[in-house]
Amino acid sequence: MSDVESRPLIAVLNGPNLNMLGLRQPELYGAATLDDVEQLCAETGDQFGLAIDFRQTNGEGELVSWVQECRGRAAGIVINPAGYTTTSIALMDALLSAELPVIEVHITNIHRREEFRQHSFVSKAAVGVIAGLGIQGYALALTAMANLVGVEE
Ligand code: DHK
Repeated sequence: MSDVESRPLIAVLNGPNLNMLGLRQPELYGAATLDDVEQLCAETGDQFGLAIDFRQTNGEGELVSWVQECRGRAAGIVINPAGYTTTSIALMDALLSAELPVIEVHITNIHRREEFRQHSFVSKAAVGVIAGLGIQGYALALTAMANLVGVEE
């Protein structure tokens, strides 16, 4: 495995209300907290020799700024855009401008839920989408990302 300095950096970005994981509708989103998700991403990053920059914000502008910062700095982006999935053209534009592999993650299966959750602007900028597999979706996204950026377990 490569040392931390030489590891490809993957930004794992989380949108609004994901800070409430564990408390928020646990029957839908599960009992795990955002700290648990961060821990899972760190472990998966270690497994594949990826450096992980894990963040959450409730602000659309902040999320857009973080995506802009990824250009030239990160090797890829894993994003759960949460409520901005279906509303934010600004976020889609930022992801398209980043010119990086993007994987979109949803904890729940948005296609089994309300119709308004089912159209994703973010998918226009994503290589792939993982939905409905709980927080394990983040680990699966990082596994796929390792393959996309060319590192091996
Ligand atoms: C999280 C949210 O906050 C919702 O707005 C999305 C997504 C679904 C999730 O499943 O992770 O509709």
